Amino acid sequence: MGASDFSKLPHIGESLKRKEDYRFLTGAGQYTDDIVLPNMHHAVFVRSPHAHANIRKIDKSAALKAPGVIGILDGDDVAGDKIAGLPCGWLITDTAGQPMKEPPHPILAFGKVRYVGDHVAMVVADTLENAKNAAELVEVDYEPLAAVVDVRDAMKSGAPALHEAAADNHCYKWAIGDKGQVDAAFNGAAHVTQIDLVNNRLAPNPMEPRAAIASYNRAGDDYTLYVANQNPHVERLLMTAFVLGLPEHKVRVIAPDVGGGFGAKIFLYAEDVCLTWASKKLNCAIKWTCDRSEAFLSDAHGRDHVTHAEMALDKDGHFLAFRVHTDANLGAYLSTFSTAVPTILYATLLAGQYKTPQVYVEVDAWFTNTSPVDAYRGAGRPEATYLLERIVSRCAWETGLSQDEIRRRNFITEFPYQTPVALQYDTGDFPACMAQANELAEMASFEQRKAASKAKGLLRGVGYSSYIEACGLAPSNVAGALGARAGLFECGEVRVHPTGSVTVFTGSHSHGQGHETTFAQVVASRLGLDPSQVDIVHGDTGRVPFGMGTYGSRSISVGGAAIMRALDKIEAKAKKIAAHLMETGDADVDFANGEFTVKGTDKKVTFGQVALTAYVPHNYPLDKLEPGLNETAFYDPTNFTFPAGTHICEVEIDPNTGVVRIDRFTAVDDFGTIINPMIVEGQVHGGLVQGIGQALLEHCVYDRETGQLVTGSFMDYAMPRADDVPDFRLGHVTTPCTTNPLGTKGCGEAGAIGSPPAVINAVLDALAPLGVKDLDMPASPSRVWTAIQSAKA
Ligand code: MCN
Repeated sequence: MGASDFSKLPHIGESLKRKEDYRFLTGAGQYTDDIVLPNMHHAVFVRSPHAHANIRKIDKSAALKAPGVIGILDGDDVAGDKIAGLPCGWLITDTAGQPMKEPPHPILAFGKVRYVGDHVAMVVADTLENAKNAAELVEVDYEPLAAVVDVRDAMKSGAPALHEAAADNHCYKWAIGDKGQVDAAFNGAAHVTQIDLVNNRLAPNPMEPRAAIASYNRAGDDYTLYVANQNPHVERLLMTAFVLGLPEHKVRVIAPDVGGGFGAKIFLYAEDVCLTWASKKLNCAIKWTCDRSEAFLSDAHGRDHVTHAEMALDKDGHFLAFRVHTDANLGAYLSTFSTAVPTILYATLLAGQYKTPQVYVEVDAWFTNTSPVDAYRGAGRPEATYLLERIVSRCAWETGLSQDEIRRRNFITEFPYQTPVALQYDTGDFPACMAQANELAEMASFEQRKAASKAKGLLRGVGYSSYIEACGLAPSNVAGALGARAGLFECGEVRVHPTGSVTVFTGSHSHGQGHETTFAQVVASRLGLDPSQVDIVHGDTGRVPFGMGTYGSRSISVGGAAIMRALDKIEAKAKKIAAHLMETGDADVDFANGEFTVKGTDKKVTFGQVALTAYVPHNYPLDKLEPGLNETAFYDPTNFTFPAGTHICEVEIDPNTGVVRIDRFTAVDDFGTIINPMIVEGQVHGGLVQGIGQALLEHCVYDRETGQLVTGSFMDYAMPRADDVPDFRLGHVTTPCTTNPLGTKGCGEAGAIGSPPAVINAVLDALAPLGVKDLDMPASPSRVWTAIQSAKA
């Protein structure tokens, strides 16, 4: 079935209420920490209080005697059992053709700790309280070393070195684009705009912290790991094949209800491996639930880029070339997909929505004594969008064009469009998004609102951001050539039951995105069923054939496409059964609205009749067709999907306090065909709030001298709350994706990608009359106030 026929099916575009909410709202969800297994013990991790230190000795004797303790494992035990370090899932080859440096990433520190929170030992006891008390008694003799937390310090010669394998803290230098052509274009430019900016480090903070329970079953010599994770098959593959050396089929990974992830639960973490390993060693089930302070230290963080960029323009404001240098902070170790974030997922987006003929991006990636940095909602695309959209607005201000005019002048308008940084956009309508956003934001009356603010002694500004991003990373062979060490397909199994209801097993994982509803809509629409007749199963390697999980807003466009493929097979087989029942040829059978009909006649059988016949094959072509109606498909996308849109933010600032209030925020997005508008709006709301959080409030700060995490709790890390954001004005433009059978483009990250530059551009627009030209995120009251005072001075 083609994307245009699909979009006309009955439940497509319907705002069905979420099926899963009954369970969540009535407290019937089951999260990892809710699960209690027989003979279950509790683990607590002893973590490094130092950013960088040698471990001289670990004395476990007192702790081992503490009540309830059944074992304490440390780096020596890991080495003794020959357990490998955590793998990095993406190999970057540097500009000299050499592989990136991959220092060991031990599951428990061996000889050295490299960030505050680094895991040193795991204490297992009968109760959580006993485990916590015993952990206090583990004596670690540290020799503190000088630490480095900022990339600008890490690159200095003589900086403290974290790893023997990277004495200069440098992981790789990577580049994309034609430097010669870019430099030549700069030589002929009428105007060059420059920018220096920092993309602030963020802590993901899903509502449910990470948690895991591992158990070992001696009878079958197999393991079960319950874990709050976004991709259980990938977790299992990495853990068994790369770290523990176990047969994959001997480990079942179950990610039950998961309360948000935002990327932080994609990765294989040391804690999950330690629990699985120890469950056999100590012969019991072991639970660990991260507490919030521990999460600040030990969850992979996001962003943390320092960038210098230059845009060359001709005399009419057309972009000629874009030149970028970024230093990316990878933290102390390479987390699972960390290396792809500042390269493949970032630099390839730097053409944005514009016809810029030449783009050259160079990235240096550095180790520092901080928590590992990896994918966080948007992963590379927010960093790209923030940079590009900040410099585009600055180009407008420097050339005297309006923020929307300079964008319109440079918009790509013909598709497919090959960018100079590898991606080929299939569809889009950027001017339409801009036009609708201007209308919804009531830009025609902006000057009146600005004057009204001025009359109250307040400053008003508007900021634009026209983003494009790439979702559903693809195809596997291209990603493999670029360094991916995993496939990027998805798997779906459709099991039609004899009574005509359906269970779908998907390799995608829902942890807030509403898949149980939207995937059911897709299947019900195709088969002519009510969505209540379709159940979605996900998050269990024991039930789902295979899967790559949920990240990169891939689930509907890749996971949904795999289900569509399985449905094609179901439909093809069901047609054969129907043809037999109606005594006609397969080619004469049509299927629509749950009914099989014979062309040109009034003969028909229902989907339910066919399902029953498949399992009660009395009148059935058993010589030609197997009984049953159960199909599996794997789908490997041929291209990314490219959601895009324009966001407009309007702020009012009190110059006496520096407080920024978002007065209105408009987002017009193109997500291709929309399955469930309500769920999509919810995704956009969540993304916008996260983006606004980054722009105005959130910032993970390490002390530059000691390497201590200064913002290690909600007391000092400001999360956005309801009164920090206005009612959003949302609009849609629809240009269906041409490379998947649903026509969908991902929506899960767009809000977090498009919004930060819109906010900061608005703040800078408001502050322009005072002479403020630059400001880094988060635009907190103190930063804004200080910028105003500095401009005055
Ligand atoms: N959808 C739709 N029509 C479209 C596109 C999507 O109806 N054209 C629906 C989908 O069917 C799905 C939802 O919108 O129910 C999101 O789909 P998609 O854009 O495919 O994104 P994923 O399901 O793959 O979710 C991943 C994405 C990412 S990468 C992050 S990070 C993120 C996000 O989703 N983390 C979240 N949204 C989150 N929402 C919650 N509540 N919690 C998180 O951790």
